[in-house]
Amino acid sequence: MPSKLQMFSLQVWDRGIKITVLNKPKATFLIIYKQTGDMKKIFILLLSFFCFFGFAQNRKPVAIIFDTDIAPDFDDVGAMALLHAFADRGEARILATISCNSFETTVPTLSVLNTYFGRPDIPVGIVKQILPNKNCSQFWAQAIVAKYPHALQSNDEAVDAVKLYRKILSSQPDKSVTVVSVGFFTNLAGLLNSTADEYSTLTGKALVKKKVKQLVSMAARIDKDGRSGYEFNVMVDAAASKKVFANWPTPVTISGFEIGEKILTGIRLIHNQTIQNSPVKDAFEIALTKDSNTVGRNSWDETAVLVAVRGIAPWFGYRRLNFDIEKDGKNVLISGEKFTYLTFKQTPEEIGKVIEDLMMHQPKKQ
Ligand SMILES: [Ca+2]
Repeated sequence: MPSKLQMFSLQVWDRGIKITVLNKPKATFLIIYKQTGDMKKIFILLLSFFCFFGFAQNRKPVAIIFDTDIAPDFDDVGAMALLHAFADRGEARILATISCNSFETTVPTLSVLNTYFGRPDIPVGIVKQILPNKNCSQFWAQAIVAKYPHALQSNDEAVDAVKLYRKILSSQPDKSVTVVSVGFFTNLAGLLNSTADEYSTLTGKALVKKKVKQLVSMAARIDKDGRSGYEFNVMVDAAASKKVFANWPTPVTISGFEIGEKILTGIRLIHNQTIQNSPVKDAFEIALTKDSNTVGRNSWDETAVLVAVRGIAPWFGYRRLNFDIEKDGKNVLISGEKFTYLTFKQTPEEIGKVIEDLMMHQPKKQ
């Protein structure tokens, strides 16, 4: 809700409307309307203006650190497109894009997408250890790295993920950062385990507790037994997942496997002829074609970005639950209500439309 009442002056003339925000003399808006005399259309224009203005006034952009394994699957590319679409709309601010996967294309891929969307200088970090290393077997990553410009040519040029987390978190206001994790938990476990350094005297866990508002993650799964499941992001580095699930000190929202599984996107994107020379479209086109997929890819990672920026409603509901992570990476329900776990409210098709519209966002003209 608005914190204070905003006063406007309105001038309506035959070709349009002039709106001035009274206590902000520079905030004058002109809505030009070509035809004369149609008060109904003028009213609709006015209404849309105030809806937009109200939205812009009341929502601060969500500050996001995005942690991804971007290579073994391409929903991460869709998630990056959403992230930049939200940034272009003033709904998000991208503080860093970080890879939890040491496979050789991950940093160049992040750099391709950040460059394509006009933000080549977003800090990029990567896990500085041999594992996890999950390749891009569909070769969409190698293809977009070969075709599109990117500031960072190799993983070596990106900084250590945990160092970057500590540097950025320490410079942000308290409880202001949303961490979106759509890959393995290696970096986040490393962050929790970290100790005082040149950026902060706090331990990693204390730094997270002080600076992070929430963690939103695509992770875990509840299978037919209703109490457990195996999910890739959790299984790849099970020890790290266990550490994060047991010790993360802020609210956590989880989009489980069975959510993104049902939301299919990508077909409208690859058939959209107005989108040319786009690494997002190329990645989906190459991968969907390789899979002979004509229905669309599951939108796991995109759901995490959507919820991180715009919230759970109106697309999803939730239940509260808690998980333990077993040695082999199985997530098992245990007592407690630590996590907010998404459930469907709208249909997967309705949510898919919102996501795919955002995936088709094109860079703002420079
Ligand atoms: Ca992913």
